[in-house]
Amino acid sequence: MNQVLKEILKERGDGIEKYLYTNENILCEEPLEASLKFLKLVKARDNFTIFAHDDFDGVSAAVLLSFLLDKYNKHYTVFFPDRDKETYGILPKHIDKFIDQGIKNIITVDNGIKSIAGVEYANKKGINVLITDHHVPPNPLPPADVIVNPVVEKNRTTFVGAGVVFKILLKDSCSFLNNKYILALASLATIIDRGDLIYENRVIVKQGLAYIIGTNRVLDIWSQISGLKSPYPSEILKTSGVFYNISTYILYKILRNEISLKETEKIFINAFSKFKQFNEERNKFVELATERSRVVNNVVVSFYPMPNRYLGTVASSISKKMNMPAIIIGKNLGYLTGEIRGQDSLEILKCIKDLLKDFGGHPMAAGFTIKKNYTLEDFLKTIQKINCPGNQKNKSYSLKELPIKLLNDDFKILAPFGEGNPAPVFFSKETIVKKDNDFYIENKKLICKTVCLEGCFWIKYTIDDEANPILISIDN
Ligand SMILES: [Mn+2]
Repeated sequence: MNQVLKEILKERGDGIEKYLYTNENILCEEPLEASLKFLKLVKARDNFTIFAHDDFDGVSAAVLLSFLLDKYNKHYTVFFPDRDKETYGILPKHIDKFIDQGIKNIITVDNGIKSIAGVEYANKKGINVLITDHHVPPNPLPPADVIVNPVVEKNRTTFVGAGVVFKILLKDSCSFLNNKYILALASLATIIDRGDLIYENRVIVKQGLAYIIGTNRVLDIWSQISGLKSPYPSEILKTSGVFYNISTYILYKILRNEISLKETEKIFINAFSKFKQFNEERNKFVELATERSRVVNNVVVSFYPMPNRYLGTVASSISKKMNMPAIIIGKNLGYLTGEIRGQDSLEILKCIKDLLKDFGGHPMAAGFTIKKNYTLEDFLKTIQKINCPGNQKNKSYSLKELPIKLLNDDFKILAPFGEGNPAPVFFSKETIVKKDNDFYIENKKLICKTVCLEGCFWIKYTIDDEANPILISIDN
């Protein structure tokens, strides 16, 4: 294996080569340890509610779990709290409602690990709680009957919520892989919930994407309406907002193919027009929040009151634009609440935890509530003082170090690129710049046909999932 490729692999994680040249069958190996107990409990009991998070990951996780409950003919309902009106996780009021409905067991998907009070209340009322989640756990853990969480098990792939349920299905039976739709759904959720695309997540995404475009009717409509052109993670992320605008219940039915194609089309067209509206609103908030933003200690911080559902996506846009972690703070139910996106999100919140009433999330995305006695000024001062984990920069390689074969061929095995597995960035000094707008390689030199004049330039470029070079900048 080429030395540069080896270096890149080492930077991204120990032993990831194992997951490069493989197919989805490898996902049946190395189950999450707690999944065996989880399956035993599910088979022994009945009358469940799936308590999901109302985002794409949570809905996908709920759909995946329903395949398991259907297989064993269990009775179940699905419940999504409203993220604009309720806090995250299980609350005692939910439990009271479930008791009225005769529900005996709650299975959380993509949430629950932080619901200590909710789980304690459920226990007191004789309701069993089974937790599946991927968010960072508190210490001590909630007193649930079983907890399936890759972070609790340590040294595991950082699966997203749907990835955790997917692994449980595979522990039950590897034949769930025969339903390519299940793999495709786990793949989309992993991309959209920004799972790191290394280790098993990489296999889920790579193999799942291979089935997505053109093979699933619903996703086909999605691509037609949203303008999704290529099945790359970055493209999928751009259009995933369509799903924010379909009520979770409808989305659940669509994903289960319980709605006709015609109806689906109508719902999607409607959702897409709302998505456009959402995007326009979002862009407006991005602009306003950027205007008010300050860079403090290598973190962008901005206060701009906006509906809750925009905070994360606005933080994400600003983080990408500024290439550093971004915090957006708004107001909710009398509290200053915020979202952070970017490298080391959770680590940064841990550094300021004395100011926070509550916080949680994962390394690339997290949310928080500021205690009532602290102001924005206090918040900024604290961020200023902390020793924030630095932004990880891509290592740069000169073209001289890269045999042409590597560029054209070997790098393909690193794809698909995305969160946690970015496309490598290269520099070239020995570049002849010609006309048009394309790259090609001649006599072992990268030729960029971009500018009219001929000459030597610093060319910064990256590659796409098919190992085609993409120009980032040209400087002389
Ligand atoms: Mn999630």
